[in-house]
Amino acid sequence: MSENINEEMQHSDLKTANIMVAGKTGTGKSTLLNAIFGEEVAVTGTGRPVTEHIDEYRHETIPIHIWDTVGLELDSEKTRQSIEEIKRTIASKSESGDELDQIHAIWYCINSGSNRYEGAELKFIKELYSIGVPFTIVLTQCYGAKKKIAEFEEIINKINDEMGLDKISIVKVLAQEYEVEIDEDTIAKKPPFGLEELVNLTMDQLPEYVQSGFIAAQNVSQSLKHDECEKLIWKYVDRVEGNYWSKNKIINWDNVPLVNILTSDAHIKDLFRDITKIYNTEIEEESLEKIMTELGGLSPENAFQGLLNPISKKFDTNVDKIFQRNTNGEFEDKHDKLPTKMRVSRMIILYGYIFLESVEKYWERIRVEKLENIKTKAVVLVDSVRETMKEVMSNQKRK
Ligand SMILES: Nc1nc2c(ncn2[C@@H]2O[C@H](COP(=O)(O)OP(=O)(O)OP(=O)(O)O)[C@@H](O)[C@H]2O)c(=O)[nH]1
Ligand SMILES: [Mg+2]
Repeated sequence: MSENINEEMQHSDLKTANIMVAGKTGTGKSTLLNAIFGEEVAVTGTGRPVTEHIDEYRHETIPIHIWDTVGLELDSEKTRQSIEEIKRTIASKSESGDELDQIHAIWYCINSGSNRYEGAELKFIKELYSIGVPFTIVLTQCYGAKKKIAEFEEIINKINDEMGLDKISIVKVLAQEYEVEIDEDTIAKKPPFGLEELVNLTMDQLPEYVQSGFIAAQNVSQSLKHDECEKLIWKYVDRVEGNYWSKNKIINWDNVPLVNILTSDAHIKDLFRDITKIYNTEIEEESLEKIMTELGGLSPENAFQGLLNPISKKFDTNVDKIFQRNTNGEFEDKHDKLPTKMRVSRMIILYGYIFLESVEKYWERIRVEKLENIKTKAVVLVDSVRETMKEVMSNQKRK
């Protein structure tokens, strides 16, 4: 086996997306970052002042790196210095020539209720925008009257146009639930909105090589995570099936049955690790082993058996059940192209989808119940795998 294959076969390390957030004090930058990436990044991450006007946030395992700029409410001399520092930071990164080290997107926050878009801020926006990094205006704290906010948005568009800027995207966001007291006994709650729109818009602006990292780091769009994991499952299928490799004329794993069976465990483990990364879920080797045993060894519906025993129909039936649960046109097409003799590919699908569903259940639970303890979390994950397995094998439809 060439080194090339070894490298390609390793599970992926997600590339870190670099986002700069700017805006006046109190506009809601930190609140926005917490809502999108979770408190561990923006608050307890190893934030350290890069310069007087920029705080840097990152996290050991979450592939996002944030520059939070401060000090824009100050007098114009301070603002000018701040602009210079921000420009220097961005420029030094582009000069490094390392694509991964560039600022990939800028979110500029404006309080929707401020109704002010003037003065030093305009100059600042113009300069930041002209650097050429994808730039989005985020109208924050949108709990006020819709009509007023829309009017403000129009004013911003008009002024940008007058400044000669191309159309800058504006996203209206309420990052955190907002409570309004209607009368003494009644409190109305306005739920958060707009976060997913901002995430989706940014996804379209980011270079492809950091998109997976960004998907993993953000916590507002589960559908982005789900789709990314499906892509991963199919990437692993392509590897064993040969599509992926045939382009490079390397190897078709499913043509080498013994090698396949011996290596399928490793493929599946790598796939599981990749899926957990997209869901920001750390998994210890021990829990992974438990899950593999759960899936492969203990169950009377043992899929490995199906793999090793060519006359067993159980295995194929189980894969078909998975496809019945995921009634999305795209899989069905792909599924049809996967003949039953492609046993390793089918096993990857079976295990991949069971694991993906399990991680999704797990993710919901740890979010709702705010579970933090790593041991408790591991138990929850193993339980979800067991539960999903049971459901699949008894052919219950997905809720
Ligand atoms: N309910 C609600 N409150 C918000 C929202 N965004 C900001 N706030 C409130 O506005 C205040 C300022 O928000 P921050 O996120 O700290 O603002 P910031 O831009 O980080 O401010 P600096 O760090 O000083 O530059 C806080 O009290 C937040 O609770 C929101 O979406 N919903
Ligand atoms: Mg802040």
